[in-house]
Amino acid sequence: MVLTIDDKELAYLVAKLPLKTKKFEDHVKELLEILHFEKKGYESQFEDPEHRLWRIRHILDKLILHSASLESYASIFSIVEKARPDECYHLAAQSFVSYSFEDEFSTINTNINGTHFILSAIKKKAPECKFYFAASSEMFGLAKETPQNENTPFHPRSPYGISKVTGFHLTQNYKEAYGIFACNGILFNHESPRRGFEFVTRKISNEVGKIKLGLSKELRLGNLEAKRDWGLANEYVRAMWLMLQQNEPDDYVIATGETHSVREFVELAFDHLGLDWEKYVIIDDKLYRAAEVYHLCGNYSKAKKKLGWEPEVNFRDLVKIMVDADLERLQKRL
Ligand code: F7E
Repeated sequence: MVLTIDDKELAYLVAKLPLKTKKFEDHVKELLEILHFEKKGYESQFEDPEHRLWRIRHILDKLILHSASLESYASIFSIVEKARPDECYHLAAQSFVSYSFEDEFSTINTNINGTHFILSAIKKKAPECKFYFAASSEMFGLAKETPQNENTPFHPRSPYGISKVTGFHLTQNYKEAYGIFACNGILFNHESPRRGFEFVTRKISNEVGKIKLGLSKELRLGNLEAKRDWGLANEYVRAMWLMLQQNEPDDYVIATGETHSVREFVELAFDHLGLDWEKYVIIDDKLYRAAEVYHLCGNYSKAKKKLGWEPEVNFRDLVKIMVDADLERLQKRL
C-alpha cells in the first residue's frame, strides 16, 4: 500500500523499480493497493485522471485506488482493515515548506495526526505490515553539524519540519512500544521531471524552458544562497523500498553527500540552454521564508553499508535531466 497525496513518488515506485528489481515487479503484479488521500475532506472524489493522476495514467488499470482523508481516523482505519497491507509507504503530507508558514495549524494537524492515525490503524488491523515513514532533511533545519547523519540532532525551522520530527518520533515509538516494523527514511531533496512546479528546482527548469521558447521573460526567485543536497527521485524511491526488505526496521539518511546553492542550479540550468541567467532572474523579497534552512548536506554511509544503496546521478546531470524534460514538454505543446 502506498499512501500519497500526489503521485510523484508513487509513479516511480510502480514504474521505475520494476526495471531494476524483479522481486519488486512480482510484488507489484501480485497486489498494489494505493491509499490515495485527497488534500481536503473526505467528500472529494478522485480528480480527473487527466489532471492529478497524470503521472500514473499509464498504469492506472493495474492499481486499486482508495480515497480517504488524512484528517479522519475512521476513513483510514476502514481502508487499512479492508486492504490488510503487507507494506505501507506513508508519503502523504502537506509537503511545501513555504506554505507551511502560511497555514501552520493545518500543516501540523494534518501531517502529525495523519501519521498517527495510519500507525494506529496498522497496529490494530495489520500489525505484521512493514511501515515506511517519509521523514525529511527539513528536520535538521538549522543543522548542528555537517554532513548530517542519523544521529544529528534536529532543529526544525518550519511547521512542516516540526510535523516531520513528530512523525519521526511516532514511527520510532510504534516500533519500540508495539513491535511494528517501522522505518524512517530521512530523505534529502529528491527531484525529477515529475516534481511539482512550486518547488524551486522545477520552477527553474520550467521557467528556463519557457524563456528559451519565448513564452516567458523573467524568473522570480527568493533566496539564491540556500544550499541543498539534491538527488534524483527515482533513486531515492529505490532506497525506500530497500528499507522495507531488510530483516530489521531501522532509520536511514538518503542523500548524495554533495551540496549546491539555488544560485548554482540557476546558473547551470540557464547555461545548459545557452542563456545568461542574470538577464532574466529577479530577486523577490516575498519569496524569502520566515525562517530559512541555509545549508543541508547528507551522509548516506549507513544506507550504503546496510542497504547497498548509492546515488548514481550527480547534480549537474540532475539539472540537465530536468531542463531537457521541461523543454521537450513545452516544445510539444507549441
Ligand atoms: O526550496 C529556496 C528556498 O521549496 C529549496 C520538500 O520536498 O525538500 C523540499 O523542501 C530552497 C529553499 O524545497 C525559491 O528558500 C529560493 O531554501 O524547493 P524547495 P525545500 O524547502 O528544501 C525537503 C527534503 C522536503 O521534505 C520538502 O517536503 O530554495 N528558494 N527561491 C525557493 N524555493 C521555492 N520553492 N521557490 C522559490 O521561488
